[in-house]
Amino acid sequence: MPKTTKRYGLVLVLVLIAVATWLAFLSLGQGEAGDPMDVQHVEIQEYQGEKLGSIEDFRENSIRGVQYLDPDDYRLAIDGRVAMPASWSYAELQEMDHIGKLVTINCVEGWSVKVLWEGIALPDLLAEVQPAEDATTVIFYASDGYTTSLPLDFIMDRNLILADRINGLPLPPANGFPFQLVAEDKWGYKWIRWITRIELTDQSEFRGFWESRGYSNDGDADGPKFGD
Ligand SMILES: Nc1nc2c(c(=O)[nH]1)N[C@H]1C(S)=C(S)[C@@H](COP(=O)(O)O)O[C@H]1N2
Ligand SMILES: [Mo]
Repeated sequence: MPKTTKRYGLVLVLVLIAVATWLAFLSLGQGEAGDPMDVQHVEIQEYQGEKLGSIEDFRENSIRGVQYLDPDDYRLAIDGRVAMPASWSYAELQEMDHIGKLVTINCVEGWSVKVLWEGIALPDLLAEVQPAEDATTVIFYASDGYTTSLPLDFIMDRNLILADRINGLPLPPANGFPFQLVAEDKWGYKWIRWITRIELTDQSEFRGFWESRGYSNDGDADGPKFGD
C-alpha cells in the first residue's frame, strides 16, 4: 500500500473514533440532564388541594452555570463558631429526619414559583455542632464559589430546611443537587444551591456574592432589593 493511502486510512480511523466518542458523550449528557418528559409524569402537581408550580418554571441564572456534584464524593461541613465542627456524607444526610414545606421562591428578576420542598431542618444539624454563644450569623458556601448569609435567629425561628427533594423528586442538578437552602420569605439570591459548607460567625456584617454587589443583606422578599 502506498504511504499516503496508509496515512489516509489512519486519519479515517481517528476521525471515526472521534465521532463515536462525541456521539457517546452526547447521549450520556442527555441522560444526566434528565429528560423533561421523565420529570413530567412523576413530579407531583398538587399538594393539599393546591396547584403547584413545576420544576420547569425555574430559570437558570447561576453565576457559573449548573454544578454537577457527585453524591459519592459529596460532604457537607459545618464549622466556625461551633463547639463540635462536623461533616456528613450524602448517604448520612439521607438517613436524617426530613420535613416538607410548601414555599414560594421569588427572584429579584421578577419571577416566582411555589413548590413542595422536602429536606433536613437546619436547627437539627446545628444542634449537632452546638453553636457558640457569640454566633449571630450563618454563612453558606457553594461549589460554584457562591456565598450568602442569614441571621442564626432567623434560621432557628423559621426552622429553615436544606431541601434535597422538590415536588417529590430528588433535587435536579439545576435546582442545586444535593441541597438548596429554602430561604422562605427571602429573595431568591438567599436560596443558595450546591451547598458544601456552612460557617457560623460573629461577623453580622458579612455580605455574600450578590449582597456585596449591592443587593440587600436582609433580603426580605417584601422589602427593598438593594441596600442594607
Ligand atoms: N450556588 C449558587 N446558588 C444560587 C445562585 C448561584 O448563582 N449559585 N443564584 C441564586 C439566585 S440569584 C436565585 S434567583 C436562585 C434561583 O434558584 P432556583 O433556580 O432554584 O429557583 O438561586 C440562588 N442560588
Ligand atoms: Mo436571583
